[in-house]
Amino acid sequence: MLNIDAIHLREINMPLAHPFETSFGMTTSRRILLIELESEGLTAWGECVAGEHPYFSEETIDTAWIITEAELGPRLLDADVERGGSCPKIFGQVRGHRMAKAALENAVWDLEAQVKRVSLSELLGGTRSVIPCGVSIGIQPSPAHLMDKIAAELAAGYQRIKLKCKPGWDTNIFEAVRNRWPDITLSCDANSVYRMKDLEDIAEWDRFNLLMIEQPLWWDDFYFHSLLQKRLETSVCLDESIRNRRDALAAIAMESCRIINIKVGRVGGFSEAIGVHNIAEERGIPVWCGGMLETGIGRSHNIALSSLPNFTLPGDVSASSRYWSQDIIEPAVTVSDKGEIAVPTAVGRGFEVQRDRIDALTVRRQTLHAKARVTA
Ligand code: OSB
Ligand code: MG
Repeated sequence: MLNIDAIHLREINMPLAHPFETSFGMTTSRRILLIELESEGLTAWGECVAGEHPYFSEETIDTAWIITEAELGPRLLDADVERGGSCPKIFGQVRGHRMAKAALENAVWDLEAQVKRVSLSELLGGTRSVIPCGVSIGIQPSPAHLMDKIAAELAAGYQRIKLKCKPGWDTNIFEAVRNRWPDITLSCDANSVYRMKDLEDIAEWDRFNLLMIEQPLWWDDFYFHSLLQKRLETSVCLDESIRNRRDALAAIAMESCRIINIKVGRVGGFSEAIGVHNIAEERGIPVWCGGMLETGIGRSHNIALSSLPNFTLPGDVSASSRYWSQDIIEPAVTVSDKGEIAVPTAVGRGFEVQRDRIDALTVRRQTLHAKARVTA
């Protein structure tokens, strides 16, 4: 039994080292909800990946805060928590709010790993000692800026370049990049900006030999993606559309995609992420771990998840320094010149949380306490 004594919610504000632009907007600074669990002298952490605005999904940091405080936190404190995998049932009555649920559930897995004295990777069923890394490069002020960024990331060793795209920053950009780098592993991510009227234009991209086209159409769609996938040589990858195992089953059965991006926050926590991973693996669909501009806490959890066997494609899990001038963990996440991150073997998440640094960044906090336990 994991006796959780208190749940601390914190909002930290962290400026990004570089602005990040997608088809849904520009992010220059992040407001992040961190969860800290206290349990019999141990502390465990979770990070909520919801953004400031409901542009990627319906959730925001503010909805996550409210639902954690009013619903999820009290349920967790009242429940008999055996392990991280107990959380989906504990939260089951609450619909949606998957990023809020994931922050708590992942913290419980972090705690369970510490109690069992194993690494988080081992607890999740990881088998890799290193994970292959790619980068997601935002829309840039000019093609020249983009070329410089790509050159720098390739020089650093990253194994796959993903370009954020949107109408006006797509065919022309892929053309320019392929002219300079005909053979690199290249993909793109549209974050749901295209519509069926764009189908012929998207079909033209087959000539760029992209590893995948990520979430080209509506954020909640399977059917139109299946029509698009039938028209393409290139694999479609779904991100936003995949909320759970059933979505993965539906998308695979309908041939809406040939690759799945797993984001642990988007699917509601490690239990569901492992479930999606297993469903994809059994059906020959490769997966990779998406990123949400996480701090080192969420990043350490993504590294552990990426060590599962079917994470065969390079993920968007990259070095701390690409995001932050100073991360909130020690050591910072680094990537080797082969474009790999070593999976920690130490007990728990394998990175120390820098509480002083977090305190300095905190703008809001709230503590939920467990009721006094009756001990038999
Ligand atoms: O679609 O993968 C996405 C960031 C915010 C919201 C959505 C996405 C992203 C990224 C960031 O691509 C990847 C990273 O963390 O490096
Ligand atoms: Mg994406």
